[in-house]
Amino acid sequence: MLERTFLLIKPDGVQRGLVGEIISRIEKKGFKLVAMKLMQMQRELAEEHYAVHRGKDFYPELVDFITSGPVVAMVVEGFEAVRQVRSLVGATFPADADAGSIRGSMAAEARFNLVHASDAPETAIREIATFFSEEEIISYSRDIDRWLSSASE
Ligand code: 3AN
Repeated sequence: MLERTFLLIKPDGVQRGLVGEIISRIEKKGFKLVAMKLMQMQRELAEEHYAVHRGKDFYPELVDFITSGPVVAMVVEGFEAVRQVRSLVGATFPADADAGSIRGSMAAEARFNLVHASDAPETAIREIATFFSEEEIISYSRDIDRWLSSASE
């Protein structure tokens, strides 16, 4: 199923110069970028984004960290994009992450695990709407998308 997911390169990814590497993995897998921006998250947006973690011991640190420097937010489109991008990203704790994943190969600590990716289609819809307006999301087709849609007919 063709769907969209939200992916955020956190401040550690930007600071370590891994933006290109992370985007490259998404592109190489065949996913399509339909929105992207470099931005500085304000506290209010960070608190909204991490609302499910409010009250947990790591929450204040999480909000401080995500607002500590620029991040790159993007919307990624493709076949089962939510599940597949989570798999490219790897488990929350880098020690548990598959060694070939973004976290498994480039991160060593849960606090600095480089990226955030939506964990379910409903979360993706909410997170995309939190970070992007309709006008910022660009719909376009590529030849490969036409081949895939004709193959599934
Ligand atoms: P994921 O990003 O894999 O979906 P979540 O949503 O459970 O993981 O957690 C959001 C973020 O909170 C993680 N990416 C990580 O940076 C941080 N985090 C989660 N659990 C912990 C923890 N026990 N200690 C420190 N940071 C944590």
